[in-house]
Amino acid sequence: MQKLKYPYCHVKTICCCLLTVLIPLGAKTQPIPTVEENIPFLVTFSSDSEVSWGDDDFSQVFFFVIPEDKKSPVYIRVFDPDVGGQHDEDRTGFSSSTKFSVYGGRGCISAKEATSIEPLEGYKTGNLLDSKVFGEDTEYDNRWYTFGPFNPMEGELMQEYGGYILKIVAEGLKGDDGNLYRYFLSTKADDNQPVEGGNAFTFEYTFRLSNDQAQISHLYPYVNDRVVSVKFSNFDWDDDGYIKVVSVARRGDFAKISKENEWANSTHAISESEKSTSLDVQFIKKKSKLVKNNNVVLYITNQYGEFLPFYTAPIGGIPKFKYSIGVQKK
Ligand SMILES: [Ca+2]
Ligand SMILES: [Ca+2]
Ligand SMILES: [Ca+2]
Repeated sequence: MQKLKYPYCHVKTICCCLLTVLIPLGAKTQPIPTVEENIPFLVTFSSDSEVSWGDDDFSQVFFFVIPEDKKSPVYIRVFDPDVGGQHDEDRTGFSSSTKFSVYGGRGCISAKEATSIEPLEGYKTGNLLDSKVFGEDTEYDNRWYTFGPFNPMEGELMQEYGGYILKIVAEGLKGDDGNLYRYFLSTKADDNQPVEGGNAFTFEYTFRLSNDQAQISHLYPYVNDRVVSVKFSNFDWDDDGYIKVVSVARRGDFAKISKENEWANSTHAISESEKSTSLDVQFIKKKSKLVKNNNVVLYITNQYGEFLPFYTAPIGGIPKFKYSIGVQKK
């Protein structure tokens, strides 16, 4: 299918709930992707790559949430920011570079371009706080690079999202290889120390699945109280098993899955009991044949075409199917 053209989302309407009160007390930002997501790596390909390798737009945006009462500096750490050596996807010999840029300030998320899933002109809104380009760089292969320190107040204060927001954009520059990497929002420059009450989210997730077919990866989109239906759009799933949706009211529905180099989408009704909860989207690999190094893209829209945020620490916790709710599902 075609992606929506100029599909801006409206921040204030997407997150009209006060997420601050919904983030579980004591929640910590963990590695991004988190342990609960069980996703080995984020992935961003360089600009000469084929989209059939699993990245539709060679760009990935993540937002970090820092609670309003946090006054001390934070650091954004990137694991394996280089494109070479371990972890990365070598196509024709490593020849690629990736630019990581950190933004804060007004418009960092509130500008309509900022929350588009397309890297449209102007999506890198806000104040550029720092950036660095990495190529085949042995210094940071299988190691951490640290951006910061950042004063939380350098972010954009958005109470709808639970505090100050910093944005990081990973952008594939020249080359045709895949950069695999992870993030950590830390209180320390040289160590991963979680920010109490912190979180992170994105509107389009591009990631690598495990090569261990027993591993199930998860994403946790947040469904606010205005959502009556959701449309799942996945790209280049390579017909690899199932994408299953679990919620408080849903034992497991199956989303339509894509094959090689194609989008697939399916629409699912949201019941009253699922409003203001997270869904658990499970990526269950095929057991009969290994689809190796599978990169995949997922985004979700509501009935207005607005994008749902995927929080790395799910809002309200990981949903568990409750039989008593499921049988009453409207
Ligand atoms: Ca590497
Ligand atoms: Ca890398
Ligand atoms: Ca794929």
